[in-house]
Amino acid sequence: MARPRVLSGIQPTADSFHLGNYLGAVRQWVTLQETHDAFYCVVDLHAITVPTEPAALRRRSRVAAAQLFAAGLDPERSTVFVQSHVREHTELAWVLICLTGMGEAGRMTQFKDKSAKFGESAASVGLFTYPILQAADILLYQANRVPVGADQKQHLELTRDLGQRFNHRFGDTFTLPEPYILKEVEKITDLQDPTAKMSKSSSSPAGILDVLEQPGPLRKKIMRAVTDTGSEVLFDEENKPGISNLLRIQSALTATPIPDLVARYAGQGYGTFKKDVAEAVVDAFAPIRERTEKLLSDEKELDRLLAIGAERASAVAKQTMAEVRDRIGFLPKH
Ligand code: AQP
Repeated sequence: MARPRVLSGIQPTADSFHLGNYLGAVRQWVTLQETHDAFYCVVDLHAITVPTEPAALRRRSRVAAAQLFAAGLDPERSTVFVQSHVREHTELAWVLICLTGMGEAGRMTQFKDKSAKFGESAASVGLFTYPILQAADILLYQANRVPVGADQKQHLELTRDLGQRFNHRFGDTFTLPEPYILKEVEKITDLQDPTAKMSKSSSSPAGILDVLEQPGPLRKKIMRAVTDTGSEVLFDEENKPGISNLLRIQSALTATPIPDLVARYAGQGYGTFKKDVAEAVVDAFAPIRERTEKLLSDEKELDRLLAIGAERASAVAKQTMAEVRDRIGFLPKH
C-alpha cells in the first residue's frame, strides 16, 4: 500500500528557526519521513507577504533549507524544495482565491494579528490571501496529513473547506488533509511573555531561542526567562505559564513525562531546573548549528539538493494542475 503523504512548509523570515518552529514542526517532519511520503517546502512566496529585502530573502531561504537538512531531513526520503521553484503554487492559489468568499477570508485571525503591526489598510493583499496560498500548497500535493502548530489550525480548516468546495463544484480532484498536531508542543511560548507564542517576527530577542544561536546566549536567555511567583516547579498553565512552558520544553527535549520532571525538581527551586532546561536546549541545537554551517559552506551542493526536490515536487504539482485546468474549463493549449 502507498504511504500516506505529508506536506508542510516553513517561512524563510529570519536568519534562524526558533525552538517553537523546531518542536512544533521541524522535529516532527523528521519523524514523519520514516512513515510517510514527505514533502516539505521553504515557503518564500509566503515570506513576501510582508516587506522583505531581496538579499535577505535569498540568504534566509538557503539558511532555512540548510537547517531542514541539518535537523535530519534526508533528501533521499523527503522532497525538500523552495516554493517559488514550483510555479503551480501561485496558479492554484489564484483558482482557489476565486472560490473564497471575502467574509470567509476576513475571518482568518492570523491576518488580524499580523496586520495589526502595519495597520489593516497598510497590510498587503498578499497577507490577506496568505491562507489561500497555503491551501494551494497543501492541495497541490494531495497531502493526507499536515503537521503544524496550533496557530495553523484555522488555515487547515479553510484548506479542507476549499478542497471540498472545488470537489463538489467541479468533481472529485483533491484529497482533504487532516491536521497533525502534537498537543504537548503545539504552542511553545515566548520566554519573556509566556502567554504569547514564540515567534520569529514578534518575539523580542530575549524571548526567542534560535536554533543557530551560540550556547552562551541560549543559556543566559533561559536563566533570565520570566518565571512565576512562588518557587515550586509545577505544571499550571494558568498560574505558572512561564514554568509550564519550560516544563513542556524540557519534557519534549528529554522525552521525560512532565509529572516525572515535577517530581524530580520538587523542593529544588527554579535555578537548578532552568540550568537543566538550558543544557537540554544547547544539546539539541549544537549539532544542528554545526551541520547547518557545514551545509551553508557549499552553496552549490545545497542548491543542487533543492533542484532535485523542486523537480520531484513539480512532477506531482503539474499532474494536479493539469486536472484542475481541465475541470475548471480552461481551454487546452495546442
Ligand atoms: N511557538 C510555536 N510553537 C509551536 N509551533 C510553532 N510554529 C511556529 N511558532 C510556533 C510552527 O512552525 C511552523 C513554521 O512556521 P512559519 O515559518 O510558517 O511561521 P509562523 O507560524 O508564522 O511562525 P513565526 O515564528 O511566528 O514566524 P513569522 O514571525 O515569520 O510569522 C508552523 O507549522 C508553525 O505552526
